[in-house]
Amino acid sequence: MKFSVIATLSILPLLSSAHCIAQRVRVNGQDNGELVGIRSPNSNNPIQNVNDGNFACNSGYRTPVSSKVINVKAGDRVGVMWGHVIGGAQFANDADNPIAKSHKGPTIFYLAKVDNAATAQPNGLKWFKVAEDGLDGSGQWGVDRMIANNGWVDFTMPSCVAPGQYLLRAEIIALHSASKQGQAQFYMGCAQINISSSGSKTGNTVSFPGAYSASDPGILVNIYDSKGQPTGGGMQYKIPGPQVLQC
Ligand SMILES: [Cu+2]
Repeated sequence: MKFSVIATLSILPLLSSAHCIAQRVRVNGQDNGELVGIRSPNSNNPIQNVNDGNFACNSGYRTPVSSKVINVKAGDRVGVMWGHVIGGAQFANDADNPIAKSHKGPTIFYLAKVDNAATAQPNGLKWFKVAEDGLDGSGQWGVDRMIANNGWVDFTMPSCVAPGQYLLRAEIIALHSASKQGQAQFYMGCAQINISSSGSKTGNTVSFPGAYSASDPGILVNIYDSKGQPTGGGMQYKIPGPQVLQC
């Protein structure tokens, strides 16, 4: 009895603190630096309500919010870095940096056109998806690849995207408890970018909140196989939201 109480107590802090924060932006491998050109929340807690009013770009920003707007060319590799806390590791050998290994799920990027990326309000914008990485045939998730890349998730900015200023919404969905409705964990942060391009597309747009439902098959989902491993058990995992922009 004593043992089980101690075991429970020792697990609780891990469960409550194993989250993550989007906090750096790089273009073609060039890191802009900590909290530069990105709106990052102070707290690493997830949002679990898909209708949360701050579902687009999170809330409780670390201030002052950067005024930098990062230049990106269509075709560039754009990356956002995730970490357990602002700065990455919370302490030496932090096993939950960039995120707890239990937190399997997809990594996703959206864009929303704005007049001024440094000052744009995130609510009421029209978002289109530009990249996503879910579950592959070997049972590895986008989050596994993010961890293997030391917190970085990179994608290629589509060649056909229209030029101009955008908020870039980086998202991770942690599905370790998602077999119960309302228990998927959503993490997001928004980078401020200016795209130069000869393209003209802005894709099929959705709203945040609004694009996701708590019962979407990619949100209310059991990711464990018959051995209790978070490999998906051979399922076709359906990433939430619209199709990725096709050029
Ligand atoms: Cu967590």
